[in-house]
Amino acid sequence: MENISIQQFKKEYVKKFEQLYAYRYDEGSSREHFVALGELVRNYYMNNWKSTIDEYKEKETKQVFYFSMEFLPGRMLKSNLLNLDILPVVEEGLRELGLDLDEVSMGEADPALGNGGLGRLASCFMDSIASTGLAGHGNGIRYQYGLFKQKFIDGYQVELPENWLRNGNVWEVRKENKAVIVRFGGQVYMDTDEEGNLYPRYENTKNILAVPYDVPQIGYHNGIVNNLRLWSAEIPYGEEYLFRTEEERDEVKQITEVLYPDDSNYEGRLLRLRQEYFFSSAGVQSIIRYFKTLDEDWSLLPDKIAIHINDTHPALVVPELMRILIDEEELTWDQAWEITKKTISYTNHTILQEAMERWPIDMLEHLLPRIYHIIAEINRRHIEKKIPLYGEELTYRTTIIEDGQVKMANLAIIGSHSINGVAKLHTNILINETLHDFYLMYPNKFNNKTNGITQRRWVQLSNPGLTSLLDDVIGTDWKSNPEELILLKAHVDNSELLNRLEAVKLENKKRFAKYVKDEMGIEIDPNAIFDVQIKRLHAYKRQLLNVLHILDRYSQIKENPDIDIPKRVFIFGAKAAPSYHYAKQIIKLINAVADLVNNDTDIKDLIKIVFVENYGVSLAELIIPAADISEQISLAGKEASGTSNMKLMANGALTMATMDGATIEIYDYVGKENIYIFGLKNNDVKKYHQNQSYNSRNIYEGNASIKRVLNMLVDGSIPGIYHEGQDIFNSLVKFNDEYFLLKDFDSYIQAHKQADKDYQDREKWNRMALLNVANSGPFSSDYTILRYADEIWKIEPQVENLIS
Ligand code: DL6
Repeated sequence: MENISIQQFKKEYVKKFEQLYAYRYDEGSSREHFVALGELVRNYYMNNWKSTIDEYKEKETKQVFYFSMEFLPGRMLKSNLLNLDILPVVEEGLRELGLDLDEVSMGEADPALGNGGLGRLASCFMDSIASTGLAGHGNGIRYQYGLFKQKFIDGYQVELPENWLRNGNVWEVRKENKAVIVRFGGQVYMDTDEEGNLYPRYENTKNILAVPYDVPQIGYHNGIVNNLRLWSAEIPYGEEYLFRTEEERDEVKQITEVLYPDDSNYEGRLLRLRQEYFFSSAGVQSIIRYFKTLDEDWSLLPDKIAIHINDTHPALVVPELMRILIDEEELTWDQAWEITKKTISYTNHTILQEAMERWPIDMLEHLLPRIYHIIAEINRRHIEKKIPLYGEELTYRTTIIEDGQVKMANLAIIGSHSINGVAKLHTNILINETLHDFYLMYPNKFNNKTNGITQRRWVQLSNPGLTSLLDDVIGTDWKSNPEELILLKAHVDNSELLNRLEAVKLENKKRFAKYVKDEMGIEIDPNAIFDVQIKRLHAYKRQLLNVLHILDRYSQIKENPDIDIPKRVFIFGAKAAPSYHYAKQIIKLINAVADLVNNDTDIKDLIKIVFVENYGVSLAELIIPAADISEQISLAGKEASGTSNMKLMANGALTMATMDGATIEIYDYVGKENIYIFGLKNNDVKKYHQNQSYNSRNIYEGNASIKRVLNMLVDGSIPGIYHEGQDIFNSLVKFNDEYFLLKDFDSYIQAHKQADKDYQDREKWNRMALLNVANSGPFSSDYTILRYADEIWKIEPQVENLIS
């Protein structure tokens, strides 16, 4: 946008505020200031938004549509100001008006429209797509309620509704004229028209109106403004009489009411399937409507449009695109199939069997009869075509429909031209194990795209101290080309710089310590090691191993009160799925251990535990810059990639890790001296599985430290836990410790001892921290996205690219 002076901004701001609220701006609340500022900022990007979209259309630029059930954008105000290049002007202008941008920013709700890594990745990608000048848009759901708000009551997780839209959303634009109808249920019959062509005749369907709300995705200093289109479900105008009962009206509302409804029961699962089809169908319909305005031959669809599906949640785009092309546009099956495959690509984000989506046939058939017909036909043709080439056994192992269920990953692979994993190890596991049968059939479809993060949010916005240090030492080019961070390496022996890096970290730790004191009433020492594990709570991520380490440390201090170790603050942030009982037990355990340790005066503050409530993007922005240690301790082979590992490294935390996910690639960049690696490797785990030779009870019986720690779970040492202690003990000893915690325990403890030692050598630690920052550039999502663009989507930046 054009330069704006501080004076001009102030004038416009005051005018905007007073127009909106009809009283003096200095009487406003943070919320009101946020709305006024948001409204003003809209004026600054609206023209570019329109011209970006117009230009794509005029030039018939190929565009990618990123379909994701989840987006976790975080608060958008500062990110929009940064990308529009007006952050300093606005910050100063507000200051002169007696306002503080950080406070104003708190007036914005943090939209928790995702669960964790997958949703945050989608938002980093949106930022990177616009910032690298690519023509690409998001497609998702405008959930009325985001992921639940987590509260701890008596140490237990309690889920409260997250009504993030309570005060509206200044960034979104409701586009009623772009609404489409999505059809559910009813019956479908194949009829013949006058010319003898088959066509589907629908009866008794429930038609739902999908209304888009568009949210701008502003590129970094490049004038591009793309679209994130979020769909909301409504009763179609004029058809209210078809939704006469409360129940029928509720059914419509529910479709976009809440993120990931509890799918532990049939009703929850049915609703989830409705959501998946709802946004897939609405998105595809709007893409097709756009394509038709170009008046091109259908065979050119894949030259103008790429559809990417973020995990299998949007996999119904495959049969939906087929349905539209065949039923509505009257293409032949073969024509439609070629177009569909060439248009769609898919990212796999997990190898955990329980996370691989499957839908019961009767559910699909009942909810989406025509879509089910098409899936069945895709499968029939797949089997028929592949048996002669690969034999029955292999072919049937790739079937989409089996044992009364529809396997969404199989549908996504068969119906797309590219499937990628999200880190090298993950892709190798897909190729060699999980999806090996598909790899034999379609070797060229498989590729790796290691995840990335945007340094704009995760360094520039969340760590201004580090940002100015970097600007001073290596110049500002790293902001548009993060690989330039490597220039920092040349300064690794500059003690003055290392001290400054330490001072920046200390300031960030003080900032977080203040939050902890204000919000939780816990006093923590900013000079302690801040040891951070922030991610969804899941058994494979092994937060429990972290707890076992804390209990071991606690016992050692109790035994030897004069022990010479640095203070540690263990920081957790994690939500557990509402129906995931074991994960919730671990939450209770962490809180109980925190109560025990934090209040034990014998410990003399050598250990403090902080489990923040309601972890999300905004808290991550506060915690990550303050971290000294990044816990990435999943069982090797289980974490597809991880992205907190990258954010923490970029902020100078040292990684404590197993060789898993993208952490292996972090290891490759920083070198073994600058990371703490412990535990089994993927191949070791595989061997244990093959030989069935793991016996956790033997370890428990034979290792005194482990025995002592595990006994604490059941002998009353930890007040406040009841059956949780016994259940967790049983999972580790009686049920053979599925995630090999006991096997990895010793090496984990050793790695932490080494970290204690290194931390006391401040120069050494700071050097390691600096090398982590210096090597974090390749993990920019800008590069990741450019690889997607080049190798999968076949699209090119539309502006002269700042990012090389
Ligand atoms: O790719 C983003 C993120 C990875 O960093 C995590 O390692 C992985 O666990 C997560 N996967 C999911 C899968 N959910 N489903 N389905 O969230 O993706």
